[in-house]
Amino acid sequence: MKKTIPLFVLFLSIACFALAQSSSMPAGAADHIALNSTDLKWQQSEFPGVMVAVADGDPSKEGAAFSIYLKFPANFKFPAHYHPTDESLVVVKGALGVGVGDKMDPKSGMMLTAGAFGKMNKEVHHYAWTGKMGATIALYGTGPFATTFVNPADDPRKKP
Ligand SMILES: [Cu+2]
Repeated sequence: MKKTIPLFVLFLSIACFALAQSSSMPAGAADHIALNSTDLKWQQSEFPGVMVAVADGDPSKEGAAFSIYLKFPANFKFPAHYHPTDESLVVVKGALGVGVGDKMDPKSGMMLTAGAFGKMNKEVHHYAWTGKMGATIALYGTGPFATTFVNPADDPRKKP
């Protein structure tokens, strides 16, 4: 008589193997991050009036994932700009207006409220603004997170 392994034994061994895998400490467990909003270390960003808190990674590092928070004041305008990498964001608090194009035009943009998601593909010209609530967003992507303004004169980093 031919000996075969019953199917359920095979499934059982696969299940046990999977269980053993998940119960061992995976690499990177020591670097696990769990942050409450009160744990964030806010600092002035390179853009006057915009605060930044790095939650994970280093946004300036090429090819590395990063997660940051940005806090925009009320009635703020972030002129048309672009990034060398994709930018994804979730609005945490307040509301952030976003639009695509070479010039700020809130009428053709969209207001994203708390809980909303947005993604801007690399090199795509876009702009953002806030209303009276201001906005706090979580922004993540792969570095380097660099910003180039479509009109260099709009660059708030170059203003005195
Ligand atoms: Cu942007």
